[in-house]
Amino acid sequence: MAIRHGARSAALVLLLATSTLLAGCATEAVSPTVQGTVIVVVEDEFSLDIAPARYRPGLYTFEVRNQGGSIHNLRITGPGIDDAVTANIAPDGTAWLTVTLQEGEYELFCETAGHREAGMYATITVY
Ligand SMILES: [Cu+2]
Repeated sequence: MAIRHGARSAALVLLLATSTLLAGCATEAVSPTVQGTVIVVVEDEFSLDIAPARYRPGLYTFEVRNQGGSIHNLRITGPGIDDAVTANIAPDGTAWLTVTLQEGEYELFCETAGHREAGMYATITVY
């Protein structure tokens, strides 16, 4: 009885460990919440490239790809946006930022000290 009980506990532990492992994998592989039009932003030392386009008011997801060798992030400021910023993005990492753009001028930049001034800055006009 004791052995059987022990085996069952071990199996349960294994099952839990497997579930945790799977959950961990699922979290890493989970698709980003992409809504609206996707705009790709490529960050590097020290540039911020965004495809020129006709930006109309609406919902956008900025896909921010860090192709540099340092940590970067992206903040967007402009009409109707209070606090839109990605987490820090490691080299070769990608982050997604969904915002609603209204008519007006928006600034996109990296917040890491000195990066904006070094060139990680862009503006888009929504009209
Ligand atoms: Cu940066």
